[in-house]
Amino acid sequence: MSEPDTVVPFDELPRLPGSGVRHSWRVYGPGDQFGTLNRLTGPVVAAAAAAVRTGERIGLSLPLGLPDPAFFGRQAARHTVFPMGPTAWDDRLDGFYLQCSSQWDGFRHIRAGDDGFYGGWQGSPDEDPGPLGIQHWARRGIIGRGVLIDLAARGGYDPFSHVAFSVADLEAVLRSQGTTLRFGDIVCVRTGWIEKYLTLGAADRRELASRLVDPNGYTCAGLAGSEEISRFLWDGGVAAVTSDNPAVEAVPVDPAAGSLHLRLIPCLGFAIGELFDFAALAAACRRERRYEFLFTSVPLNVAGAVGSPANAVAIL
Ligand code: UVW
Repeated sequence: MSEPDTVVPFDELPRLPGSGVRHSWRVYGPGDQFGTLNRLTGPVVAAAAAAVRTGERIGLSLPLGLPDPAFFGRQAARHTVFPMGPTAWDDRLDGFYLQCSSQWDGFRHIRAGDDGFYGGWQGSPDEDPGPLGIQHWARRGIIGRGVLIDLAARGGYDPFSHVAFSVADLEAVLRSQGTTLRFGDIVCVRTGWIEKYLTLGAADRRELASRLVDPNGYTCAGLAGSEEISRFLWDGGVAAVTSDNPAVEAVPVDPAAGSLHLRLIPCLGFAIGELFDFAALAAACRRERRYEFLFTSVPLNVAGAVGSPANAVAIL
């Protein structure tokens, strides 16, 4: 359940002049760098710590070399280990695309056309590293109560097909899990996409990556791009949305519903995470019969970065 006193209702948010999509640019004040991550207040994070009961820790990030080949024309980083004097070793990554694996999309990833990036910033990401870079998120980390919404456990669909999950779908799964969302939650949506990907052989992975150069060149189950979904996430007090698929939303984008990337990143200021690995987490949640945990992630402190590896761990 959200804390209505701290959420401007979605239906009272103004619409951007260009896209007509509702935006939150006046909610957190001029120059805001955090968007819905502002919902991770001290009391919210302190309360989230109560979700830790057994201390079991589960990494939510894929190995950095997966997917292989990387999607959207990104390249795999090359890792070199080399001696550093007679008794020490060092290593480096070359050609490292920050969004090549489990990752966050920062506020510099998507702009709302002429309306600009989140908050209306009109600068150029390659010229000024200050505004909206991922370094701001790195200062605090992304830490709060995580809630798994295990759509894959309910099943009945192919995660590689275009299935657009509605609010009713999310609510049905939350109900069946006995989970109630609360203000400041970090939502983890398991569609089963990455688990199916990991069963593919090398040739099928190459074929998929050849289509995943185009953001709409493949089919994928995910959240609907609708205003209804963004209203649910905003009014529900959600602080961040992560998923195990390439784009959080169903692909290809349905023009009638709209783009969830547009609605969430530049317009509402949501942090969204993609290609997370929730398989082990889902097994632990089933075993423990609870779908809440402490979600921890610290993006890389890279000034001006557009995205970051997830570096995420769930603590049960
Ligand atoms: C692209 O970068 C094209 O998409 P995503 O935000 O899904 O990584």
